[in-house]
Amino acid sequence: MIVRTLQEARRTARRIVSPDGNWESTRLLLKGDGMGFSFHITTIYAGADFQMHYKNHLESVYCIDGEGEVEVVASGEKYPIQPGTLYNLDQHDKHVLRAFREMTMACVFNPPLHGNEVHNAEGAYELDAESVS
Ligand code: 9YT
Repeated sequence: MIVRTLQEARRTARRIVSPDGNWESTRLLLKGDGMGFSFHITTIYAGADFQMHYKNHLESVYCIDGEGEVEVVASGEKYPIQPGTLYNLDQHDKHVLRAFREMTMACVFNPPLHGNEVHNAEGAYELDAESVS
């Protein structure tokens, strides 16, 4: 059994601070843990407004705290995000995320992230990355 706490994981290499200044993420489960998905607690900083396109991954995002919106780029549809909202990028949807207040999100990625991925120029994560234990 794998048991971890967010408080402990935050003090390790599992905490990634995005160089774009939009978010940080503590990756509680990674590929190396062998679960077949990764599980992250992510903070989206207040005022963040940025585009992502997870071409190589599916992602589910559950809002624990905060307020914002997600916009599907292809259609222009906007969905409000508040505590209790789950959005799912089941179509590898290119999307814009906006945080009106700081948001705390639980994120699941399939396939799992290796550990230290940050967004590339397209707003995607590469499939190959350095593993974090
Ligand atoms: C919601 C979202 O995709 N935020 C960017 C960070 C990502 N969730 C991660 O790497 O944990």
